[in-house]
Amino acid sequence: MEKAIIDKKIKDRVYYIKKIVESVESLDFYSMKMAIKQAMEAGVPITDIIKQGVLIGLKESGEMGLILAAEALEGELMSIDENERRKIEESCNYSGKVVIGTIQGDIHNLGKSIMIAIMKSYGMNVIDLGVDVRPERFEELARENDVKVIGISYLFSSVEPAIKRAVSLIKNGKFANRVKVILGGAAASREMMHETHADAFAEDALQGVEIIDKWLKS
Ligand code: B12
Repeated sequence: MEKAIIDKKIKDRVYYIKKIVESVESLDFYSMKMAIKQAMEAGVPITDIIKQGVLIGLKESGEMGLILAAEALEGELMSIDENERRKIEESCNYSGKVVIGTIQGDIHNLGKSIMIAIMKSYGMNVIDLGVDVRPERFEELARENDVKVIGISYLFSSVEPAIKRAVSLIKNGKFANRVKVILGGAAASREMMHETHADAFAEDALQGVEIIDKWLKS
């Protein structure tokens, strides 16, 4: 490729990423959506949009930024057409699917949406069970052949009994050896991971996606 074209591409990329960081920092939802859309159209990889743009901006904008960014990202990522998504998935070497849901009794879903957006940007094949998911439903999905990872999200500590039940059903089930369980969401903790015998817990979505990346490649 000609040097001038490469230079322009790099310049555009820096420009779009900077716009994303600024819009997230200033909590400007409309600009956030526009900047993410433009960056995607310019071919900036979604992982870079999230890691170098959104997550950097979030350092300044706190809780409200998180909520807006989750909405903006979800909206834009949903607009990627199925063929394009399939191409990303095919170009990655992942074997197996990830199932994720927020446990029964809990309806928080913004963090889960960010987690899903990042997993999809990595090319992972993700099934979203939504919120308020019965423990038995996670176990039902664990029985499906190609499911390799189950992610359980929760922010509300009162739902811990349901978390324990879900992990116990999966871990005592027939397919315990094939399926790994990861806990996430603001209430997830190392203690709960040990108590429930989940395989991992993650403090944030990036840590979570790195753990799942290793599992899906092994
Ligand atoms: C927004 C919000 C709501 C919204 C939710 C909107 C929505 N669509 O999600 C609404 C208003 C509906 C709501 C309702 C309630 N809420 Co609320 N809510 C919050 C708030 C302000 C932000 C939560 C959030 O979205 N954070 C941003 C996301 C991005 O963070 P996150 O979920 O942790 O996700 C990150 C990681 O954890 C990770 N992640 C998330 N999921 C997963 C899963 C896996 C597998 C992995 C690996 C990673 C991962 O990815 C994300 C990015 O890194 C928090 C306060 C706070 N400071 O956190 C309270 C909070 C969570 N809510 C709380 C409560 C009590 C409630 C209510 C009970 C209030 C009420 N009395 O009605 C109800 C809950 C009803 C229910 N049954 O669930 C408490 C929970 C306390 C506790 N520990 O038990 C909090 C902490 C507020 C407080 N300080 O009291 N809430």
